[in-house]
Amino acid sequence: MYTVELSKENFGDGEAVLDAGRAAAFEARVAADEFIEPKDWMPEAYRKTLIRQISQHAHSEIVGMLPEGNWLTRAPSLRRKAILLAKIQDECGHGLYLYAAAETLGVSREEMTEALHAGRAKYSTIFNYPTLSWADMGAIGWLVDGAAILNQVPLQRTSYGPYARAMVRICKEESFHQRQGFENMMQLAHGTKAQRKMAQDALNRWWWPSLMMFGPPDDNSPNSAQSMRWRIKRDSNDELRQKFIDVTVPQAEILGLTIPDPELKWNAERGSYDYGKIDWEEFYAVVRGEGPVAKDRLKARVAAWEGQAWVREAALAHAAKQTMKAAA
Ligand code: BYC
Repeated sequence: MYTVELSKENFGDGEAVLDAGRAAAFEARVAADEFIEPKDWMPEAYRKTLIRQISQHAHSEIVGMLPEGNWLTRAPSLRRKAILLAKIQDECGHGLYLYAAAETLGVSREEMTEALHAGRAKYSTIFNYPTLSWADMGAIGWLVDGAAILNQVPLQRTSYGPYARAMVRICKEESFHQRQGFENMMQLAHGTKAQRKMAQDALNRWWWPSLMMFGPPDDNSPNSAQSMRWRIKRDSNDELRQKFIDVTVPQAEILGLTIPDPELKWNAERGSYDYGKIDWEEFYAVVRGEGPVAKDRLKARVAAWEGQAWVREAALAHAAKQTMKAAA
């Protein structure tokens, strides 16, 4: 069994027997849908998988603030600006809950940040595309947050307790994000001819990258099988992608916009939409860091981290002073 082999690598022979027992108990708890908590024994590969996924998720939230931040000073009204500000602040909060959840697995925030900046850690491909018009703020909320909700609602029942609990609040906020995006698109789609054109153009550019957010197809998804066995993931990439298409197509119809896929067609037998071929070459290129604005995104994050080092230093100095005061 995978977990037994894993434990033999990490412990001596005597320990292996004990460890096999722990692994069996761990798997039984996961199978019974119990949460695994930070102080519980867990296989090393489970811990590493969680660090990989949670830190990538946290990085996505933090890098995900950049495309929207680009439009803060150009929001068309005070109301839109306040909504966008609130959304971006939520995303910052999501990143923080997620970094904190990952830290319970024995990795530090600094280590995770360093891995992102060195290009060793990933973040969602979607954030490597530029935001060219105000309608992109609508399309991101509607499509990107819409995709995120479908991916993240099952994570409220993921097997690792701190991750699952962080996801509860995140999902509530993502729901507001999706609604404000749809409402923004609705206003543009029912606005002037130019606004309608802008909304359609945003849909044309964000549709396919949104489908890629769910990850590679199931038959080419190296982590899915194990992550699903450990109940970290509850649904496969293709299942979630199909769900997203099925809920989003009727929404596009309400908006009166056309999804840029000539092969999109209702399949009555499957009770789902058939859809055209996703450009997986593009997906893998973006994963490799070759996305249209990938270099700018990383540069912005590194500049923020280095440029604001003084804030971290000041906060630490203040905390040290407070501790000294309390001790005296
Ligand atoms: N982008 O075996 P697979 C947000 C990687 S934030 C980049 O299927 P897994 C929001 C994958 O990591 C949205 N990389 O992997 C924020 C793996 O490489 P590694 C982020 C991707 O882990 C602000 C390899 O491809 N959401 O919502 O089972 C504003 C093979 O993939 C992508 C989350 O992070 C991608 N799209 O499944 C608005 C949710 N897809 O790590 C919105 C939590 C795959 O082996 N994460 N890869 O080197 C997950 O659910 C899973 O990590 C994924 C991937 C479904 C994304």
